[in-house]
Amino acid sequence: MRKTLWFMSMLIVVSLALAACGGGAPSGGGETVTVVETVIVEVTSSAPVVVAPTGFGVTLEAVKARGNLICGVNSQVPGFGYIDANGDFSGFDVDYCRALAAAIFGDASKVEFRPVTAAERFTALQSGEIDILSRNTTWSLVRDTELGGNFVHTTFYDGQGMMVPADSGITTLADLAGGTICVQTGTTTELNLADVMAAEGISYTPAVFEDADSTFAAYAENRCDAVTTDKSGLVSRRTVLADPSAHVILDVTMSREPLGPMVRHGDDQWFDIAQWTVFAMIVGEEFGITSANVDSIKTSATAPEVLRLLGNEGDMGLKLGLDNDWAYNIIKLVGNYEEVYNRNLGPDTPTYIPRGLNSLYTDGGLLYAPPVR
Ligand SMILES: N[C@@H](CCC(=O)N[C@@H](CS)C(=O)NCC(=O)O)C(=O)O
Repeated sequence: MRKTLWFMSMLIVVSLALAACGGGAPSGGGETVTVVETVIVEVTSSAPVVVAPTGFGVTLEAVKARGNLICGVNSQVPGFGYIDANGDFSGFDVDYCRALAAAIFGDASKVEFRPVTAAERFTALQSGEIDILSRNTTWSLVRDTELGGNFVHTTFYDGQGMMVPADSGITTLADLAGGTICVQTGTTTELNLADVMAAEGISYTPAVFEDADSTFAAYAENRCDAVTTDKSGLVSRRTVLADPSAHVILDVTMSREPLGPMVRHGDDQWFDIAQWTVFAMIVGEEFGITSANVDSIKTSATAPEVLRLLGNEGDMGLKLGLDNDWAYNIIKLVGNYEEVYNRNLGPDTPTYIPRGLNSLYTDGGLLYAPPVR
């Protein structure tokens, strides 16, 4: 909102200046009187958001000139975006960044991870500090419009949940009446909590924190009766509580949370590249093309769509502004959707989440990519 008003004031000042300039040159020898008018729409102490230059092709060009991709990620959510003691990033959203780097550079390591909190993430994208946001971020109308972003295809379908101590006896939201609920600021979580509790007529006190570490530390210290966030976030953060088995996630889903990467408005080529990186991973899974078999499939395939996906035919990469082996590189260097999912969220990980809605449409899920043609 503040950004919108700042732009409005700039537009008004600029149009006044143009009106003055276009008002006719002073006739020879006449006195020039300059009238300066300032229209203050909103007084704010913080600097206006700097918006990065954008336009078709600008982002890819800048990323290539820099020699790496700068991806805004989470650093506090194991399985999605997490930084370990050695400073290494891992997670499902982090691997998407690597896949995008593989598509662009044929090298999955050409990416710098920039941790951003919920409150910082949209400014980081608008200002150009990051090229893309890949951080458990929910696609919503306001983020798609006022916040200047475009969400590419959802990578993880989620919903908001509630976690409580297993010995609390709490099994429903109504059991939380009069209680305190820990929640993070700058999130859809905070807004949904207010909506759902109001709709159900349940009174509660929100305890609001800046990041996941402080939110879950307060919960662990019993400063609130429950903690709420995306169910993926609850599964993830439960693994780093002292005794994960002492906490249960209630059997309620409070919202729809389609999570996926977000780019700035204004560069459709970059949007397409980000979007088709997701699709390449999904199509890779549908055709059973993995990092282990992609080389043999590339030399033996006869299915036309596979030949186009892997760059043997059709110049699909060139149409995106990339090399034709863009999707081959994604799958070879990072993996198809299933490989990336299992590496971070599969049954052999501490952050196991059954595929559910995040299964292919052929398995009853929502993952469905348009044709590569
Ligand atoms: N999907 C929701 C919530 C995402 C979110 O930021 N969740 C928190 C709680 S798990 C988080 O990731 N915090 C980590 C941080 O801010 O560093 C949104 O887009 O607003």
